[in-house]
Order: sequence, then structure tokens, then C-alpha cells
Amino acid sequence: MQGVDPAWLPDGAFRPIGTRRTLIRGSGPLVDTVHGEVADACARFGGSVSREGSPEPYDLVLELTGPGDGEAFAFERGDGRTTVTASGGPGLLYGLFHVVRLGDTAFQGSHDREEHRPDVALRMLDHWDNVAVHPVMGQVERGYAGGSLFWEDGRARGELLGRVRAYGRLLAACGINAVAVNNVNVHETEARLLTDRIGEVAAIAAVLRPYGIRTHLSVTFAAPMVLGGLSTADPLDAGVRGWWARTTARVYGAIPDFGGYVVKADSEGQPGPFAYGRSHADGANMLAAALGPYGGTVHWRAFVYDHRQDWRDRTTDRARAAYDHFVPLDGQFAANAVLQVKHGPMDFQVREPLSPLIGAMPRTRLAVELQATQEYTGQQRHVCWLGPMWSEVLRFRPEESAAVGELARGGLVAVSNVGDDPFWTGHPLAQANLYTFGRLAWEPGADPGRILDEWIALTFGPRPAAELHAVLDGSWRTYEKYTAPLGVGWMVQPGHHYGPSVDGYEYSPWGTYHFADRDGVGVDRSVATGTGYAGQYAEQWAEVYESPDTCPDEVLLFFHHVSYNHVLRSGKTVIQHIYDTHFEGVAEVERAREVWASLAGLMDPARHARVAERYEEQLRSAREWRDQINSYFLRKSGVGDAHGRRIY
Ligand code: GCV
Repeated sequence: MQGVDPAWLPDGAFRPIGTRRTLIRGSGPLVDTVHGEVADACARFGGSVSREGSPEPYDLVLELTGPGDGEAFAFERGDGRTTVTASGGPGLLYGLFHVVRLGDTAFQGSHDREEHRPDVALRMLDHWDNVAVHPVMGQVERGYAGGSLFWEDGRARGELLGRVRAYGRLLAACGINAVAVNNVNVHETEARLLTDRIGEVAAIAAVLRPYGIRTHLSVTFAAPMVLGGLSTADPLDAGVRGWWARTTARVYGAIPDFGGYVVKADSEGQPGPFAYGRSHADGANMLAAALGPYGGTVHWRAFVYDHRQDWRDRTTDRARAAYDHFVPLDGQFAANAVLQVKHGPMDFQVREPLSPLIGAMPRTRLAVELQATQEYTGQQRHVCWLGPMWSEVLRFRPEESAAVGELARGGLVAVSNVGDDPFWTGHPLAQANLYTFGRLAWEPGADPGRILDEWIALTFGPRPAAELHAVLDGSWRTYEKYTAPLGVGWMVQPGHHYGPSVDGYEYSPWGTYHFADRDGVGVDRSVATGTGYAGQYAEQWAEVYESPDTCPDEVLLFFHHVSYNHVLRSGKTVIQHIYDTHFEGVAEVERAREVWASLAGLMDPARHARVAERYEEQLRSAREWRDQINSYFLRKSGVGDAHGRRIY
């Protein structure tokens, strides 16, 4: 599309296809999409595409072999011909994008038959988009890429849905198959999307459908009252259940392949079943019952905690909350109710241990939620490629038998980082997070470095590959180095969460404390002397986290309050680690900025300039983080830097 960055689908990515003869066999809407893609490439590069005939004269054959909607495909090359077969339309589309990723190599030599299928069935993006501009949060809550892609001037974008089409295409090319189009904090205007404004949601769904993407909607638990005029939203009330059943029937009347509801209940002020003395299983199951006849799913979020706690109260530990609320409900959720759990116990900090809920509810379908939008990781002004963090999460084994990627039977979900910005993600390099999420959701055990290289090759071509890899690969660890140390988290400016404020959340009601004093820092979450949180893990991890001697350095302050002179497993003291990492982090940003500067001329100048400008801000901010954190801990501890560097 004109004026919009092609991201990982630039013209060149289709050249190897568009210069050849392609046969497409089969019918259906997604086969039409495949045909459209190839025909478009041929129109630009001179190849040809046919929908009839025998394979012999063709270089590429894309063939639908069945009537299903499966996502698997097979790829092979022999006798000078490349063949993709799939028994479902989505599979054929994913097969086409596999050829795009391979580029010319898809048409060279011979390739044994390979079968590809996603490891995770649901690969979803949640948009925290408001239809109207919210007075505090703006249009996209925690959005750092402009306004909403879906909503403008209080309505669905109408004729501008071309932008959504381009988005659907990019998502299909990295394997995403579901999108929730509005914020989980459902305000009044957005609540109405469920009823009288469902036509607008249907218009978006119609644009995403040809790319194999199902549309979901965030709804308010109070909808029967807010929209239906009922006096209660009690999930066991027959009138309430009837209202949801009728409303859901109308939703499916408008959107026959509607994916389902996303619900944030009893969380940060959103209404929920607690008001009626009901459990979250009661709430989720009511919606599951309404969705069930149509094959829909309710994604019920487990982000339930007390956000009005008294900081003086040392017995309440926010990290414990999701486990305490939900584990007793294991086995009570309906088959089409998915419990959507943030990957860490707190809230998308730069480093958290895995949420102990994951692995602790074997009789419940769990979806794991990641955050592509960089709320706590530099807000798309800093380069912070999250692939290594997500990969660590997905490969982690809460118990020996299975990794998180396998336990996420209900799907993998990321909070989207996209807006109406011409580069989609504000920071052009943040596109790598979106792409990586899709590819990891398809194959959670994949090497993130390989995905990064794939993204670089598609987006930039071969020239700056090594430099870009270097700049992005370590950027999450760099960000971690200059921000909150050793897993303690927070230390951000309250409200907007950008930039340092060591005590910003220390005396707040949000349950987000570091407890730094003159002797030490960190939260004692041990069973022996602390909040008991460490005991929520399966035995082998509970033991590891229980003692500061065995706890991994990177989460030490999450689990323990230790003295500044405590010697880490790395051999450094905590205080020296804080100083060293903060100096290193800034030096790494300085180097990355130079590498980026050296790439001018190798890419579109607008893209280069946008990133260069953001590196200036990243460096300024990283220095601010370094100096505030180091000065804070020098002043608290009175222990100087062993290397005598300047601390204020
Ligand atoms: C959509 C954090 C964010 C909120 C977000 C919430 C959630 O608290 O700061 O903006 O609300 O998480 O995940 O529901």
C-alpha cells in the first residue's frame, strides 16, 4: 500500500515467485487470496499464473487437496518444480509465505518433502485499542505507534480498511490467525461493539478473513447491565445467561466465524463475578455456554490482583494473586474457556520468573500472554527485541514433562505493538517483535536468532544483515542492564511507565515494591521467611528459588531481600553488579547507535532517520536510568564503585 511501510513483505520478497510460472489448483476464499498474491507479483515482475492445467510446465504448483480449514502444508521440490500442497486454505496461504521466506532457494536444486504445521493452534494478537480517544490512555492503551489501526473518529475505519488488509497480510505471513480488536479495559463506547455496533466489527472481520484470521472482541462482564438494562450481571442468573445467549447469537449472525470473547474481570476496576459472590469459573463458563453452540471460545484473563493494597501491609504479595485465585478452580472451566495468563506473575517487566500458574492447572486450557507493545521495555523509543525473552519463557519447563510452549494448549497471545504509524510500530525495529511473536507462536521451540535473521533478510535484504543482527540480538539484555536490576522490576515513572523513578511505585497501592534500605534491596518471597510465593512452584523450582544461594542471579531480587554486599553466583557483589551493568548498558547503546549510523545509505532514508532519531532518545534515557539508579544505590548503601566511575 502506498505510504505504508511494506515491513517484511517488500516487493523484492515476491520477485522469485513473480518471475516464474505458477499453477494454483483448488478453490475457496483463501485460495483466491493465494492467487491474488501471485497474480499481483506476476503483474509486477512478469511471470504468469494459471488456475487450470497439469503441473508439468510450471515452476511452482500450489495445490489445495482437500476441503478443510487446516493450517498444515507440505513443501517439496523435484523435477525442476516446487510444490506446495495443503488440505486447507490457511495451509496453502502459509505454504505460499513459506516460499516467500525461502526466496530464490525455493526454486533451486531439489528439496525433500517437508511437512509444516503449527505447534500452537491459536496464535493471537490482542489490541488494546479504544474506539474513542481515552482522556488519559489515548486511543491505544499502552500504544506507542500512533492511533488505532481499526478505529478512527469514533468508528471503524470504513474505506480506510485497506490498511487493515495490509496488516492481515503481514500477520498471515508470520503465522498469526486471531486478532482481538479492542481494549480489554472496555469503556462505554467500546462496550457497544458487542451489540448495536457489531456491524463495524463485522467489517473488520471481513477484511481479515481472507488472510485466515478470526476476529475476537473484548467485552465487559457488566454488559447485561450496561447494554441490556438488566439489574444484575450475576453469571448464574437465568436472565443474564439468556441475554448473553441472545446477544452471542446476533454476533454470529453478523460474523459467522467469530472467534470469541476476551474478558478482563475483577481486575484493575473492571467488573466481574466477585460482585455476586461467584467464582471466575462461573463467569467464564457463562460466556463459554453462550459461545459454545457456534464454536467460539472465551479467553478469560487471569490478571486478577488487589490494585488497592496498602504498601505497609507486608503480608499481601501481588505475585501470589493469580495462583491463589485460579489454582483452586482447576478442572472447573468449560472446554471452550481458556484461561489467559501473563507470562510472569507481575506485569511484563523486563525480567520476571515464569508465572507459577503455568503448569499448575493441568485440567484447564491455558493461553500464555506476552506483551509486544513495549510498555515496560522502552515504549518503542528504545530498541528492545524481545525474541530471547519470549523464547526463554516458552522453552522453560515448569515441570520436567513439558515446556511452556507445550502447556499453552489454549494458545499464545501477544498484546499488539501496532498502530496507524506509517512504520506500523513507531520504532521500525520494533516490527521484529511482531514478526518474532508470530513465528514463535507457530513454533515455540524455534531458535529466535534464526527468526531474527529471517526478519532481517525479508525486511532489509542481505546487505546490513550482520550489523542488524548484532544491534538487535542483545538489545533486551542491554535494556535490562540499564533499568531495574536483578529481576526486582518497576522503578519506572508511575502512570505512563517510561523512564526511571526508583521509588515511583514504592509507596503506591499497586503491590510493586523493591524495599531498598541502607543495608539491602529486594522482596523476600521465600517460604521460610517471606511471602511464601516461591512455594507456588513445582518442587524442583521451589527449591531453586527458595534460597539466595541457588536462585538464578537474574531474578534474585524478585525472590530475596539481600544485602548490597551479597555475592552473586557471578562472583560480584549486588552493588557492584548494579554499577557495572548500568555503565555497560549505556556503553552498549552507544555502540549500537554507531552501528546504526554506519548503515545510512543501505536502506530507505526515512526508515534510517526514524531509527537514528530514536537512538538519540534511547541514549539520553539510558544515561538517565544509569545515573538515577546508580546514584540512588550509592546514596542508600554508601558503598562506592570499585572502579571509581562518576556517580552523582
Ligand atoms: C489494559 C497493566 C497495564 C494496563 C493494562 C493491564 C492489563 O496494568 O498498565 O494498561 O490494561 O496491564 O493487562 O489489563
